[in-house]
Formats: sequence, structure tokens, C-alpha cells
Amino acid sequence: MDIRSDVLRKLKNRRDGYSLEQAFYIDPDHYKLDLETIWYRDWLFIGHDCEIPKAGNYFTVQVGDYPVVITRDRSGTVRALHNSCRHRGSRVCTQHKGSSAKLVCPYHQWTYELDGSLLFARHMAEDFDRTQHSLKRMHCETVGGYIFVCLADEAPDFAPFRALVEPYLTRHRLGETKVAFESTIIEKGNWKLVWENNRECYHCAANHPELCRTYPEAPSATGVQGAKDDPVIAEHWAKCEAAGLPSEFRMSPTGQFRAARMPLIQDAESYTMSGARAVARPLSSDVLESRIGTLLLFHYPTTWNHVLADHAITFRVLPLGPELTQVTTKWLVNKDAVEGVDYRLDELTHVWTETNDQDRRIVEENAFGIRSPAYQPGPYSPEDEGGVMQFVEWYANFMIERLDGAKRPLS
Ligand code: 3BY
Ligand code: FES
Ligand code: FE
Repeated sequence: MDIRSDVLRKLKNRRDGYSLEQAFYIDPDHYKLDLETIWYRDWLFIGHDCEIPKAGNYFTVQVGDYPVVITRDRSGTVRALHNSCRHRGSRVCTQHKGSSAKLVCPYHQWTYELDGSLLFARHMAEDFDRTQHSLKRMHCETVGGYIFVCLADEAPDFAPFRALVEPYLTRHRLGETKVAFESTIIEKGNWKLVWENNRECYHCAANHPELCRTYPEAPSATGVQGAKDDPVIAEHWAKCEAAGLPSEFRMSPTGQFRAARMPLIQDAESYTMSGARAVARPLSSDVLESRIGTLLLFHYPTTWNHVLADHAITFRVLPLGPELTQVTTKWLVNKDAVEGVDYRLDELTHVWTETNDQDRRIVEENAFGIRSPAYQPGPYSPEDEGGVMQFVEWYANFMIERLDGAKRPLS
């Protein structure tokens, strides 16, 4: 049986409320199909516009087999380009990030404008047409300080995501922040295991002593049931919405993205050991309220986020292999905040550095056990792992829909 039919059959016969079969977490052909069906076809969070504030700023990233460069061109537009020279294919930008008036290929110095158009190519034939050899562009959209790209020829509609998240993000002005710290960790596990772990807090009490000082363990905060039966959350929403901060739980009909503002434990203000702010200067000059909790935002398959009053933490997930995933975390602060004056880097980053490392170990142990021939899909806790079930359901439906067009009814 070919891999598509095999995956379709397995997803259609999947046992609801159970983890996936082993092959989805370890098999190279399943991984390749994930890349082709999801990663190479949908919108992916790639970075922030504050990382390239000026014309000529750029950063590079690898998405599966595709090297990508994100630039800000001379008109101020953010561009996403394939980082593969139109001469003989060399990578044009070799640094992680940089600044340059033009993009010059290191091999034979073909020189491109920041929007990808080819400016010079030495000693080419008479009839060589520069205009036919620009760096290839990919779809690129920005919303609320987030840059998304899509590698497909035809991108899915970005408008529903923009419409849902923009109101939540506007006042936080993430476009006017700066990255105070960035960490990239590699987790030895399939990208879906990283997400499954993220979508529940069933593991939090036993694994995240630092995070649990401020982040509520209750599934009503992490899961997808919203404020049902949780008066503390309902009250938090009422308070924040009255102050003009959109907060209520909203999720797209397919379950691919969600936004909700959740209170922290005992009105903590930030993810620090004491719960006090880590940054003296508010993240946004438009949000001076205190005790607004954390704005949770996810968009499958690349990002989950926490936006607080004093800083924001953003996460980018990229698959590196069937059993290898890269997680990049960025701590955003007000662009005028000064390290050592307004914040201490160790205090700002401590809780999530520890939490990320704890989650990495969890994912790696999970992957280890799944590699066992004795592994079989196990049941999720309906009370605590509703978010995981929702992720797996999204994954299964998305794959099924794209692989054969026949939608599995949403339960
Ligand atoms: O980043 C998060 O939001 C998730 C939710 C619960 C635990 N975890 C670290
Ligand atoms: Fe880029 Fe030759 S491969 S200039
Ligand atoms: Fe965790």
C-alpha cells in the first residue's frame, strides 16, 4: 500500500481519545507526508517584524528542505524569499541574521535587491534576462508583530487568522518591541510529541516547579473548554474586556488557532519566581493595566505564545527530522527597556528556560518509550488532556481532508 493510503486508513480508523500509532511518531515516510501535507502547504510562523526593524535587516531559517530568508526591503515591506541563488543554487545569505543593502551570493556574486530582484550578474550571455532570475518569493503576511510565510504555490486564506488574532494583539504593540533573549533547543522527538506535551498541564505539577508558581495547572487554562465552570477565568475576562482588552476564548472552526487571556495564580503579573514583573517598563505603552494574566495564542503547527503585561514569550516549532524538532523561544520586551536597568536577563528568562528544558526531557522520554515495539496508543485523560485530543483531532482531520478531500465529521 502506498504511504498516502496507509496514513489515510490509519487516521480514519484511529481510536478517538487515544494517542496515535507508533509510525506517526517515528517513521520517515510518515514524516515526509507531514512535511508535504502540512508544513509545505500551510501558514508557518517564522519570526517577528521587530527582528528586522530597518531596511536591509534580514534573518534566515530552514523549513524542512527549504532555506528561507526574510528581509525588510527598501520600501519597508517584509519579504520572504527562497534562499537559493538563481545562478547555480548556492545559499545566498549564510548568516543567521544580518544587515545588508543588497543580497550578494558568496559563490559568484550575483547581486539581488532586498525584494529578491536580480540586479547584477557578471559576464552572462547577451540574451540573458535578469528579470527572469529573481530570487523566488513565497507568500508572506504580518499580523500583530508576527511574520507568517507559506511555501505553497497557492496559500490558504490568511484572513480568518488575522481577523481572530488582530484584536487581541493590537494593543500589545509587539511590532515595537525587541528580542531581549532568544534560545533554540533541539528535542529528540517528533514535532507532534512537542505539541501534545504543550497542549496539557497534566504533567505540570510533577515537572514544572518554577512555572507552577504562577501558571495555573487547571485544564481550563491550557485546554480548549474555555471558562466553562471556572468563575475565576470568567471574572478575569469580564475585567479585562471591560478595560478594552479582548480576552474571551476564541478558536477557529477547524481548531488550528486559538486566542484567550488567562489569569495567573494569585494575580501574579509575570513568569518570575516571585510572580512580580521581570521588566519595569510595560511591554506596550498602550497596556498599562496590571494583573492582565497571559494572552495565550496558538497556531498549529508552528507557534504557541504568552503575552504578559511586562514581556511576551513566543515559541516557534520547526521539524528537523522524523524524531527531531527545533524549538526557538524569544523573550520580547519594550524596545526602550534597558538590560540591567529595567530588567535582569537571568530573572526574565529563568522560568521558561527551566520549563523548556523540562519539557525537552519529557518529550525525549516520551519518544523513547514510543520506539518500543511494545508501545500501543494509550488513552488521554478527558479531564486534563482535552487540549491534546483537540490537537490530534486537528491533525487527523487536516491530513484526511488534504489527502482525500473526504472530511471526517467533527465530534
Ligand atoms: O506553554 C504552555 O502554555 C503550556 C501549557 C501548559 C504547560 N505548558 C508549558
Ligand atoms: Fe550564486 Fe553562482 S551560485 S552566483
Ligand atoms: Fe510542560
